[in-house]
Amino acid sequence: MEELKTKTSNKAIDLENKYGAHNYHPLPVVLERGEGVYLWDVDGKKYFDFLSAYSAVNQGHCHPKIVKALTDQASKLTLTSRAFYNDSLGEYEKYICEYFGFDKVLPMNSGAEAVETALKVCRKWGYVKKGIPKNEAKIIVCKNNFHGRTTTIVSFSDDPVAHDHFGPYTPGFISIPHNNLNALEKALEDPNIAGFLVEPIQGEAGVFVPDEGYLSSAAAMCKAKNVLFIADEVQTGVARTGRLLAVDYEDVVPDILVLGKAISGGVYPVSAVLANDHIMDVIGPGQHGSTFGGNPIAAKVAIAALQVVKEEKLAESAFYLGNIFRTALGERISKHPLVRQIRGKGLLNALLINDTEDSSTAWDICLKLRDNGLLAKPTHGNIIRFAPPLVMSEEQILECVDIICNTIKEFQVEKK
Ligand code: IF1
Repeated sequence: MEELKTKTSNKAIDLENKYGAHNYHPLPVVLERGEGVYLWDVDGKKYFDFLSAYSAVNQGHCHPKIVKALTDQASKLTLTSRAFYNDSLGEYEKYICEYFGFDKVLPMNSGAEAVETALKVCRKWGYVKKGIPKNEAKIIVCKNNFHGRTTTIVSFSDDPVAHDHFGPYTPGFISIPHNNLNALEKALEDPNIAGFLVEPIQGEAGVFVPDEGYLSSAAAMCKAKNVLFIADEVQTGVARTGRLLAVDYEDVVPDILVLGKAISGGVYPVSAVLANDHIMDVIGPGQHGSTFGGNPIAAKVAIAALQVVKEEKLAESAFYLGNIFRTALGERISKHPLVRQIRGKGLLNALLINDTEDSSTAWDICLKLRDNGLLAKPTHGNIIRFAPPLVMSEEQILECVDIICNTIKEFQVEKK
């Protein structure tokens, strides 16, 4: 089933295998073009994209408005570094601050860099504002987290694949179970806690949605202990879960908000850390930065990408389509022996496969989905993430439900 049909795709795969580090195990499909909710492979076969580059392409592939912002700026000025001012950054900073309701933004490029930035801001705030003794600051994190792949971030990952053999590890992190307020309350008793870093919905863990009230209670508990509530919305943010931010469901305003991926619509690496002045003002010149962070292309692309989210009402669409998707799948396949659970929020969803003995089932289903014209990728264990671009129509999502349901049914017949 794995073998690929054409010379062109085999050649592309062989090149990646021979010359690229083997740090990924891609689904065997070679893509060459994208538009909206669709991708095309090198043989011209068309697919629904149900990954959206891990939720970076919420606005759909090659959105004309975002691409235009990129090309217009690229032919004018690409990079100045932050050694000088440029005429795009301030405009972007004002735009994104007002958009999300914060005083200040610190621009970076990747999600992991933005998380690192948030950790540095939090630690420094802990020392200079909260008065934590030198080098004693601790940050609470959650078990099964995914925040990126830097040495500090993998220090507090409990996924052995991400963590093992990359030590010595950065100290100063306390790991507690996600969705557990008692554990948080206990951990918060330590006076040297500076912050609590949390994904509002755990993505890599398999789209784990915490109980209603967890985020608002956690934020209130942090506030009571003078601890910064840091929301990593790199994956959940920018309309993916049916609201602009996943924390909006519980009216939580994080002390530090971490964004990435879709703030550029997947057109350019752009990430951001947002906070109010009393927190962000702990960072002075030379204490943090990046050559590319806040460059003019990033600035213009992010403004356009965020405008598209509002103009096309993508949060509303994600909310509406997500309900349709989960309901339709539930009605048609929830009783199927291979289906354990369908869960998620908005258009961040997961299908849990009921096969504890064979963890390759999700992979095999994704191969069949590919053959049937829909691209999705398994995540940990037997879980398939379903996260299409938010620019889908109702008709398209129902067509996708057909593909998924037919594939699951077809799959079981073959399996026995
Ligand atoms: C890969 C998952 C998604 C993230 C959160 C920070 C980052 C991510 C909450 C870092 C990145 C990615 C990266 C991707 C796989 C992926 C992922 F499967 F691991 F969980 F999206 F579903 N915070 N998530 O989810 O952002 O530095 O990558 O820009 O290929 O590693 P980055």
